[in-house]
Formats: sequence, C-alpha cells, structure tokens
Amino acid sequence: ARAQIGVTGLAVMGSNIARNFARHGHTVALHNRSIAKTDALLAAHGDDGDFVRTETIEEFVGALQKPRRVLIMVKAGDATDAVIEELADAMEPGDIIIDGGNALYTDTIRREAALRERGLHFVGAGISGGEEGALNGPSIMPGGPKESYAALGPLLESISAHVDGTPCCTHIGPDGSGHFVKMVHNGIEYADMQLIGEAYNLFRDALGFDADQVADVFTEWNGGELESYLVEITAEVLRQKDAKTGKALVDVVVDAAEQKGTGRWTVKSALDLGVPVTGIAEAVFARALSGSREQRKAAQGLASGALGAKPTDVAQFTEDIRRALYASKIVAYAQGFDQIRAGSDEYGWDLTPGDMATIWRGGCIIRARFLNRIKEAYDTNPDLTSLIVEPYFREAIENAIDSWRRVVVTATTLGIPVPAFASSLSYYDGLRAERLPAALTQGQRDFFGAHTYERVDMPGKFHTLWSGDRSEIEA
Ligand code: NBP
Repeated sequence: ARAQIGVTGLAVMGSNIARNFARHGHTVALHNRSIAKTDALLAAHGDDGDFVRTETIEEFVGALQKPRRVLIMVKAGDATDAVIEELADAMEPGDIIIDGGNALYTDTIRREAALRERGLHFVGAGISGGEEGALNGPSIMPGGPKESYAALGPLLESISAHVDGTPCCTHIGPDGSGHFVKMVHNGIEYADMQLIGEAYNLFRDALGFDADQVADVFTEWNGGELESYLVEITAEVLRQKDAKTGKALVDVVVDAAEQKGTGRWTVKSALDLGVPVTGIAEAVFARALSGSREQRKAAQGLASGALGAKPTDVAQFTEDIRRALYASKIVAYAQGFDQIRAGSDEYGWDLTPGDMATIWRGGCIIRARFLNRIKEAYDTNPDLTSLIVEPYFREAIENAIDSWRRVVVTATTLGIPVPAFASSLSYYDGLRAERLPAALTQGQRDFFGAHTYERVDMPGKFHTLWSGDRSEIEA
C-alpha cells in the first residue's frame, strides 16, 4: 500500500481535488462507481502526479497506507450513505472516512456517531470554492473527532488555499460542526449574492445603466473595501456578451434563480435556533419569488401607486448604493456569525468564530477583503456579542447609514424591490431600538393565553386577570 489518500467519487469536484492532492506530491488512490470516470481522469490528467487506479472498494482500501484516509466526493444524501457502508465494511478501526460533499449537518452527526461505534473516524468536511477552488485551493471546514485531525490536517492544509501563509483549513469542532459551518457559509453566500443583485437592479431601473456601465461600477468597487470574489465575478458576468444576439448575456438569461438547498437549510436551522438571519432568509425567499413564474405572470400590470422621481445626482446615488451594500453585507455576516455561535451552544461544539473568518479569507466563494476585519474583531474579542457593535463595523455602518436609508427610500418610492437591503436596515434599527413593540405582543399573549410577562421595574413573571377584574397577579 502506498497511497496517502484515496478519493472516491470522481465527478468534477472529486477529480479536481484528487488532482490537487497529486500536484502537492501525495500519492492518490482513485475510485469511482463507474470505472469510465476513473479512466477519463487518468487519460486527461494522469501526469499531474502519482495516482493508483482501482476498480473495487477492496482494491481501493487495499491501496491505502494506515491509518487509511478516504475522501468521499459523491452526490450528497443516499449515495453518501451507500458509499460509507461499503467503505466501513472494508476498513479497520482507526481509519478515517471524510465526507467532502454538501451533507446536511444532522446527517453528519448521525454518521459520525454510527462510525464511532465501529471504531472508525468520520470527518464531515465542508469544502467551498467550486470546481476551480477544488483544483487550485479550496477553503476546507473539517469537523469530526479532534484526534483524526493529527493524521488528516496536514494533508488537507497542503491542498487548501493560503492567505498570508495561513491555510484556509482548520479543525472546526466535533461531529457535524464542519458541515454546519459550511451550510452557514452558503447561507451568507446567498445573502451576499442577493445584495449584489439588488444593487445591480437599482443601477438598471433607477439610473438606467446598461450591463457594461454596471460592470464598470463593480470593477471600481472591487478596488476598495468591497473587494471580494463575488463582486469581481459580478463584473465579469455583466460584461459577458451573448454570441447569438450580441446583447449582454445577463439580458437574455431567464430571471428565475434556482437553488440546491443549502440556503434553505441555513434558514430552517436558524428558525430552530431562534436566530434572526433576515438577510439570508430574504435571499432564499427572493430566489423562490423569482421562480414563481405563474404568480409573476398573473401579477404583471398590477398598480405601482405614485412613483417618485429618479435620482438626478448619479455619482451621489452610486455612492449611496455602495455604502448600502457594504452595511447590508456587514449585517448578513453578523447574522451568520450569530448562527454559528448559536449552533455551537446548542450542540456543545465550542466553536471559535474567528477561525471561520480566517479560513474564509481565501479559496471559498465568499472570500472578501473585509473578512480580515472580522478576523481582527474576533482576535481582539473572541466573545464578541455582535459584529455590528465592534468599533470598525460600527463606524462603517455609521458612515453608511444615511446612504442606506436613502437607497431603501428611493427604491420604495420607485417601486423597485430591495428585500435584503430593507430587511437588513430594519434588523439594524430593531437591534438598536430602545423599545420594541414586543411589549404589546407580550400583552396580547397574556390576554388570550395567560402566557405571562415580565415587568421593567421588578423581577418575576406576571399575569393580568383579563377576564376578571383586570388586576395583576404574580404568576
Ligand atoms: P455530483 O454531486 O454530481 O455526484 C456525482 C458523483 O456521485 C459521481 O462520482 C457518481 O458516480 C457518484 N454517485 C452517485 Br450520483 N450515486 C452513487 C452511489 N449510489 N454510489 C456511489 N457513487 C455514486 O458530483 P460533484 O458536482 O462533483 O459534487 C460532489 C459533492 O461535492 C456533492 O456532494 C456536492 O454537493 C459537493 N460540492 C459541489 C460543489 C460544486 O461546485 N459542484 C461545491 C462544493 C461541494 P458515477 O460516476 O458512477 O455516476
């Protein structure tokens, strides 16, 4: 046995990760359910490094040095369970199975517990960066037993992206925490993409920009505090021309956004944890609305009401949008980090939020200059209550607040939907409010359900005898 790592599942992600391992000098055992993919990979890229071709699971496991390390890159769900079962039967106590697919973290918790019983280490590893990242350096979020990281970490770190010499890979925490964190990463990605989409929409419908003009703005923004992979590729997508019509590609693509589910998972989990991830939720719902083709068709021509005037100071409004985007983005990340902390508390994972900021700086889809600021914030104060109260972000939002309000007001008066900009601003206003209408909600709940309330001036739980003499009793 001579391979340091095995990869099973050689579709686009698995092939590229296998090549990445090989290019870093590791001997890689290859396996795929249908042998054609294994052979296609070897034919096209066999000279990337040292590969061991295998056909059966037994042959595959037999090719690996101990403790054996196998990375599964198959379709998430039942396929993963089927592959784990086959592998577990062929492996020995102390061996490590890594699931690099987009598994639901609760599946990972279940799988880790089952394999632990059999003496095997199971590591659910979130991998972000798409095809390109898989080949040239992804961001990797491995969970699972800490002991397994000693044998696995150096291998994963060697193929991950690096920023300032630091690998974009670290042990996240036990059992399903790696996939949980990857899920929240994808949720933040949804919010970020939606916010960028809303900015684009404003340029198009409030300022009348064409795609090239918006591309120029995004290119310029990518030189400042908004610098990020998503802003960079936005400019590229907007600049792309359609060969068939000569129009901007974005103008011939159907405006119905699809989703594979990780955004939805993030929101479901946030609902269970009671964390208000309003930016992510609005992003998921905005995709759903865009895909509601019947309803959208039926709603064409509905009244807009009196529309306000379009902004006349183009430079000012452009800067307003930039600031609104930055502030809303801070809120989306603050909410995502809140969810990570809540998940950590719920499952007893003892996660270090600053780790996420560190490993998301490179390789992954949400890589962005301002993650350095988030990292610094958590370095200074690991127990940060909320990112938005940390001095750097507080100041950034305070600089943006007037612009942010103007953008939401202008969009509203022009009838342009900005669900993520508006809900992020409401979240900010909600958090900073001295008094929320929740006191009234408590009164209503006590009225119809005797659910009790607390008082601002004394401890304890109280109930008003609503159907009696309306006096108050201590509950
Ligand atoms: P796919 O998600 O399209 O899965 C294809 C692979 O799964 C093939 O190797 C296929 O084998 C194998 N497979 C299936 Br389907 N059912 C199987 C079964 N019952 N037993 C054994 N193997 C089975 O591949 P992908 O797009 O490369 O993604 C791989 C994983 O990485 C997924 O979990 C995905 O969510 C995750 N991911 C993808 C991206 C991305 O940008 N695409 C990014 C991050 C994470 P076959 O060749 O024999 O059909």
